[in-house]
Amino acid sequence: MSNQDFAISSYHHLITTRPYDINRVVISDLHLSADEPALVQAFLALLDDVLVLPNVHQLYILGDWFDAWIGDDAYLSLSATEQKHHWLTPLITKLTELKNKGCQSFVMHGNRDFLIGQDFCDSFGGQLIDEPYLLKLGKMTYRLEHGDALCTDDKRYQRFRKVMRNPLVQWLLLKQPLHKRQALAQKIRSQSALDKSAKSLQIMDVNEQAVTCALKKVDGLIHGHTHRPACHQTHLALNAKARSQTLEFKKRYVLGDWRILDPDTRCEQVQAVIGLALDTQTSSSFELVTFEWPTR
Ligand code: LP5
Ligand code: MN
Repeated sequence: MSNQDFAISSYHHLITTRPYDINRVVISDLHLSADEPALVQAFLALLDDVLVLPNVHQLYILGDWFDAWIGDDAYLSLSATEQKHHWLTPLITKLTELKNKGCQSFVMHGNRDFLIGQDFCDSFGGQLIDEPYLLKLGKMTYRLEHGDALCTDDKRYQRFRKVMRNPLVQWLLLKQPLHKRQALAQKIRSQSALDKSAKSLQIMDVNEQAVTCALKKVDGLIHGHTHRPACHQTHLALNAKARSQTLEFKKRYVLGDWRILDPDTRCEQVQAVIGLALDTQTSSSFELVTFEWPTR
């Protein structure tokens, strides 16, 4: 179906050579938590960059921003003093700065943080968006989604997803006290890790037909979730019934997860493949680039 065409440059190279061209930043799968401060610092460093880039006006987070989200109230119900010392507060402060500077943040659910609500996003002026989300870049329309819904061969996960995305189930979950939700999240995590160790890599990747279907009415697809960053060229048969098939080529960009390289070293290095939309006076483009923190 697709061949990999994966030439990515460095994010810092682009911000030093073409800072005026970058207008949107798209990221996914940061898996932030209190347990991984290096990932949190790397995210704050990216926001610092975005703050000084003159023309970035949109930041998209395509799911799994957090490692696990058990409800907005886990943060919003804290006292002012508790919030002051909470690891999420610097993120909220920086995203609010971004908003005040004219950069809007958009947040999409992932399979780990599907309980994020607009209430939490309001704390930094962000907007919760549903998937699929259509983004227009120049003349092209891109479909943005987390990517888990494309993994249709993973039947056990899809059944689990259906249950967890049911509004009634979510309402019931959110009615539970926080300590119960915390324990349940831990149970799901452990069960998922166990299940994943028995699943093949192919089952946990996107399904070809699901991708073809997702690409039908758009020019390109941008997603995360699989942790296999790449730019794929997908060939779509335009009229399968006609004798001479016309092939159409569409791109599928897979964003990367945020990784700590060599976690045993004292100075942890974080790396992620992120997306940038660039605009010049004559053209618009979307590129995958490697973001690294600290900068080497
Ligand atoms: O995230 P990743 O890439 O590691 O794995 C996913 C699928 N796994 C999941 C689970 C998450 O990783 C962990 C969720 C953390 C907590 C979320 C908030 C909880 C809210 C509830 C509390 C208020 O999504 C994994 C896929 C993989 O992607 C690749 O696509 O394979 O799917 C699984 O492994 C799912 C299992 O196959 C089925 C899990 C059943 C768990 C049953 C737990 C029992 C309690 C349930 C009661 C409702
Ligand atoms: Mn995911």
